[in-house]
Amino acid sequence: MNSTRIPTRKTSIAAGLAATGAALAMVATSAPAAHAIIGGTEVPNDAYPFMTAVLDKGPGSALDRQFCGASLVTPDTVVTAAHCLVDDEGKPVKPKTLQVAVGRTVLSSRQGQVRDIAKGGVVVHPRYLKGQEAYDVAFLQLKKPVRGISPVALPTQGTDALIRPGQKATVAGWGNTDTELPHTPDRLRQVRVPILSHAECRTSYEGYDAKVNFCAGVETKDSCQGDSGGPIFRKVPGREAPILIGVVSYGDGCGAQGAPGVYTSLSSSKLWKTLDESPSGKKIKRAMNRR
Ligand code: 4AZ
Repeated sequence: MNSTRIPTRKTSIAAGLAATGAALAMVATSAPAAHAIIGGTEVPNDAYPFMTAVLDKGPGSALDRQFCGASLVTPDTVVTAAHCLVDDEGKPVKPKTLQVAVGRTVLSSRQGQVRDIAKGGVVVHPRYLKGQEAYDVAFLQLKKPVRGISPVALPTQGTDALIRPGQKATVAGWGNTDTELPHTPDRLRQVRVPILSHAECRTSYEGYDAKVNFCAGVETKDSCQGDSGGPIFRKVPGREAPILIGVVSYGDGCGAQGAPGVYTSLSSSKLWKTLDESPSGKKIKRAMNRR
């Protein structure tokens, strides 16, 4: 299947994309350069306070350290993709190697609040297996809660009302904006994408699990490398705050016809039920139910 799901550190992606770019240059292709997250627009400051950047801890600008997106779901918990937080052997990375910036819009700025990760605070879904796509969700427990930033709301477990085909959702991230070249923006971008049926999604991806995933996107409107772990959310009539329906997981390329983006579904009751299968997962679930 070739679902592009490189551990999304900027270096490896840039290298891969640069190679692709070189190959394309050699055959002198002139495909129109798509723009945005893919096909999206810039996000104004503070539009999505729950938006979180996952960073390699170290010196230098967050612009060079960001490798995945995430969302604040309690004052001291963020949700992201499992594939963002495992090494080549499938083991969770050490909390000390990571940092998050919560409530930031421009990566190179000092917006929002930066936090370290608690000891034992990298919690990968117990059913996530490296090399497979399902259960691509993980949590980071922050060393100290953020102050005055509202977490995003989650869907009621077991309801698929928010992921009915044809409905539109917003996906946001600092991922690649171009289908040909590596171009990672400093300012957060967003794009509106239609949700697809499980049947449509199954025809695109072998191993697609309708119990824990959904698909969204059209040709030219998609998430891409670097957007992984970030939010896809909906605003519903009569409610001001958005609801986080999923996490950016994988796809075959970006913005290509017949290859929509795949998202881990946060309304999946199976996803939450099976989180219990590890002690750390159980803790996360309890923390979530207390909020
Ligand atoms: C990635 O590798 C990735 N088009 C994320 C989203 C999509 C493809 C790849 C969806 O981070």
